Amino acid sequence: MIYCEDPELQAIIERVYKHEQGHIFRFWDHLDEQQQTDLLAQADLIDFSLLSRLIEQAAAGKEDKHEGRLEPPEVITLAQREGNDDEARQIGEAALAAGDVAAVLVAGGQGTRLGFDGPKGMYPVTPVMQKSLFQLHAEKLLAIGDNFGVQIPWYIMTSITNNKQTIRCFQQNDHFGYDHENIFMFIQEMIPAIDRQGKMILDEPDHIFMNPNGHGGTIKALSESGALNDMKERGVDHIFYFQVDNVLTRICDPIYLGYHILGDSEMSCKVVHKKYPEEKIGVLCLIEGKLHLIEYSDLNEKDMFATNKDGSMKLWAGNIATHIFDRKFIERENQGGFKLPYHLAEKSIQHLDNKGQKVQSDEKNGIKFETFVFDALVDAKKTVCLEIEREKEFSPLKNSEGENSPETTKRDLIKNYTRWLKEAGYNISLNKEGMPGIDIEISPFVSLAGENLKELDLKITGKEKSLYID
Ligand code: UD2
Repeated sequence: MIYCEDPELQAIIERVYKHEQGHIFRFWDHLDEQQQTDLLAQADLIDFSLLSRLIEQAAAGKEDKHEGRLEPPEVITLAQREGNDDEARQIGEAALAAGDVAAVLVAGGQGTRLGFDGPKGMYPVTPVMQKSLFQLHAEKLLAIGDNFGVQIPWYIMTSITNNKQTIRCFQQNDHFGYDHENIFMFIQEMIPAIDRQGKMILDEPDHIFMNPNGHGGTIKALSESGALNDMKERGVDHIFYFQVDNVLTRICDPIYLGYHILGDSEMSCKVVHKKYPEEKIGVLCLIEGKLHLIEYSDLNEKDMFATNKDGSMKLWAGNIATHIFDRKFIERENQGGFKLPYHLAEKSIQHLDNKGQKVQSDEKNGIKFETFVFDALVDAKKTVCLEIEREKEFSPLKNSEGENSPETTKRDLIKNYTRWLKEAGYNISLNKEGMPGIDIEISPFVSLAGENLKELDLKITGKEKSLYID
């Protein structure tokens, strides 16, 4: 064991050894004083009893307790919505106008699959103006607030890996028009990963590899950062929660808010029909009468491919990760400490060899731990699942190419803007792929879902090289 004169630092060292993680000090003699202090400061933040539990969980392996017991959930389907949306909209609009609604954006992920060097929210996505995801979300929020004479308080979760860049991006862009006192950024916790032997991993001689604790960390971080209290002081009752990557999100959708309120729901979900059984989205289902969300990576083949008598997909309700929470529900979820379960993911993690050289192989040498916000569903007394049309509301940016890539998000934005214009009576010719052949973009300040366009009486000649309507 290594020794320090300072008793407080020595206590940290002893705690590390007690939990059989003393290998993190293997380069100790080569570290300068500052590096030694940094390593101890990082070790001091680790919850070792949680880590021990997770190491045991990893050793026990994945167990599927639910195989074959998953039933389709109750969903307000598109057919059932016909004729009822208006009532829901009015209720949602009243909540927005009364200032009862806040927005929470989760943007703490690492966006590894996209291969973009920076927070995913900074990725340029709009077809003509190349607005970033952050700008697009900000403008939608401002525009919907304007409709009801309010500025919706906006809470943004980042992680230590992208917090500084996110703050700088908002500052440099004058908060995209938002009053900065209505934006509240907060940071989620990090958690160490382990190798196959249950040991923490050094990615630098003085640094333990850690990853953000999953978006389930929102529940804890909202409370610990003071964001929940801030919401309470502002009189917020309902929290609209969305992911950074969906370019079509209807942020603070009044209809959705209305169904949530009408259903007396504590946590609500929007769902789409899964395109095919292996699609990488979580599925909503009932287990012993309780609503659960099973992540695609945890869904076994039997349930994934299960069909109804007519051959249709049994577990069809795919999660688009757009939720509404009641503030009081999040408060209750925090009572008695954070209780969401951790999920394990095998990953390739950069580590150091015995000489301190960095090694990155394709081999999945480590296990990351993450919590999922939707695991809170089982604690909600009432829930609402609302079916939506994928083409109108769901197109996430996940990958650098292929499905859910910059190419598909741009295509889906253009398709939407074109549909709005056509529905407003404008003559836009389409090619064989159903595309207009030019880039089209409509500012959220003009229209959020196709409204207001007819009244504008635009002159569209068909000869434009691109079209931006603002
Ligand atoms: C998520 C859902 C999946 C499906 C899909 C729809 C999970 C685990 N799965 O899949 O069921 O609904 O989205 O698009 O959510 N994030 C954080 N902190 C973290 C981890 C993630 O803030 O520690 C944020 C991240 O910035 C992003 C969102 O959560 O906004 C989703 O993360 P993801 O892209 O890793 O989730 P994905 O695509 O596996």
